[in-house]
Amino acid sequence: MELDFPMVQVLNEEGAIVQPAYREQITKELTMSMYRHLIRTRMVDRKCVSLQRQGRIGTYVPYEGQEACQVGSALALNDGDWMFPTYRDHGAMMTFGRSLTQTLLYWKGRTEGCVPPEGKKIVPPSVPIATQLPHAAGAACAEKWKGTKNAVIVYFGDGATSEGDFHEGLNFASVFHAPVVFFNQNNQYAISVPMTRQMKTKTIAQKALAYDIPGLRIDGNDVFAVYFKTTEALERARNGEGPTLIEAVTWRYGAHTTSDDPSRYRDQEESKKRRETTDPIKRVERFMQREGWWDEEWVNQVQGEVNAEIEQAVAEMERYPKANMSDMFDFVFAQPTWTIAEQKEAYLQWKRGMER
Ligand SMILES: Cc1ncc(C[n+]2csc(CCOP(=O)(O)OP(=O)(O)O)c2C)c(N)n1
Ligand SMILES: [Mg+2]
Repeated sequence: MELDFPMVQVLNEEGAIVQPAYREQITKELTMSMYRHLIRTRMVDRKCVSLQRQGRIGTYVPYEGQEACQVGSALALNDGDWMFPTYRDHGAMMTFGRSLTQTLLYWKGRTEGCVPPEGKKIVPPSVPIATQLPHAAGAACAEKWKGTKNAVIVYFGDGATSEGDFHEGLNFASVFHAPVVFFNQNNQYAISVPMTRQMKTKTIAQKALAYDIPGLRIDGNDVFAVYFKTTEALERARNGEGPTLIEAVTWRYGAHTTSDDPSRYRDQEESKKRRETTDPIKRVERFMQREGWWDEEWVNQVQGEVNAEIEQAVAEMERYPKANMSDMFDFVFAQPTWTIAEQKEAYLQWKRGMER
């Protein structure tokens, strides 16, 4: 079965282009723009882990190692498209246009971090696994029925494919020919459960067969493969050819969240080895060096700019006025249920008692 879904690569580990068909489109300008996004997302991710360790934000979900998946796919979107992310996809959200300050507010536990940025249809990250897939299929149908050319991308992990919502989302999108790209980041673990214990299939791409839609397996550490294949899938969607399932094979270097200790369930040498061989950023660096596009001064300048952006966003996040505790009751439903109204009343009574 695996042979039916060979892994597509455009840029190999050594930084050489292995699909000449894309050669012309891979300009210096495109490469430098991608590289800037890649290092920005990595620097932000590392900063967030450090902020969490200092107690300045809450639990954090790192994505280091998955930058090519997130940057390549987000850059393939048009401004009018929808993005349905998970808790791990803040790199994709930032690349598509969500500010760094908003990202930090999200991790500070603020409702303001969930508001879609002006003009961009980025819905709040889904923490319940796979619930966003039927939502994405629905949004795609709405765009289709309105007659627009807007498409939808929805992100989810390998573990999410064991959920009913994965199957409901794909089936619905297939039946209604919805313009949606199901973008799977197969980092090969669902917390401590390896893919081999999660499913009997060898690939995730092959699950597309059950819905009679195209399934594609790509190297998720190859930003060009991700960018071009996602662009093609979005084009199909816009042209009324229906959904695509993309499996981007990748690896998270760090912990599942800042509350997790991966040394309890996997050999840490594996991540170390992968950093040296398949790292998505090093691969682009090797390519730029081969092309003679590598410019140390420019890289230092970009890092300096990102550092300044990070420092400014952290300061803004920390200057934010204190959260109103009753937000947690007010923003669940448009009209509160009686249980939530009761809980809010109990909280307010407790608060009055504390103030006395
Ligand atoms: C419906 C639901 N069940 C269980 C959980 C607990 N949980 C949080 S993350 C996770 C693993 C998800 O793995 P995967 O889909 O591979 O995504 P990854 O975290 O690797 O990006 C689980 C089971 C949850 N958030 N939602
Ligand atoms: Mg996973």
